Amino acid sequence: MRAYFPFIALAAPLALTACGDPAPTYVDQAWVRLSPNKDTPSAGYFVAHGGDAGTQLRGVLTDYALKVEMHESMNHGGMMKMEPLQSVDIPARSTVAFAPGGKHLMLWGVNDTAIARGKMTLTFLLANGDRLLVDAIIQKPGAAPASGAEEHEGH
Ligand SMILES: [Cu+2]
Repeated sequence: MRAYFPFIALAAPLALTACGDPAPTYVDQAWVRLSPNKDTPSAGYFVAHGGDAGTQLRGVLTDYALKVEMHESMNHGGMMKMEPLQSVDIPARSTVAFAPGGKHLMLWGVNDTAIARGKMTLTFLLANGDRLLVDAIIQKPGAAPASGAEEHEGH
C-alpha cells in the first residue's frame, strides 16, 4: 500500500515579485586586434547585449589610445568601404556584435603600457546615461617583425 504525499511544496506558486531592477544593457567579449604598424589604427570588437529597455551606443572612450571611433565596413559594389557611426541602436533584449567585416572600433595610438599588459579598459557611453567599463583583451599581430629591435622613445 502506497502512502499518499500531497505535493504541497511543489504546488505552491513561485512567489515572483515585480520589484527587481530591469536588466541593464551590457557589453562583453571585447578585444582589440593590434595593428602591426603604429601609424595605422588598430581594430576593436565586442558584443553589446540589450537590456529590458532599448538604448543606443553613443561612443567609446579610453585612456589607453589617442582616439577611438565607431565604424562600419560596407560593401559598395564590390569595394569594401568604412563609414563612421555616430550612434548604434541596441534594441531591448537583442545582441549587437561589432565583429571583423562589419561594425568595429578604430583605435589610434594604443598605449604601450596597455600593450605590455595585454588589455585596455574601454568606456562605452550609452544614450540612457550608463557608462560601461569593459576590459578588452589586446591581441598582438601574429608576426611582429621588429620585436627584437623595438624603439623606446624618450619623454
Ligand atoms: Cu574602420
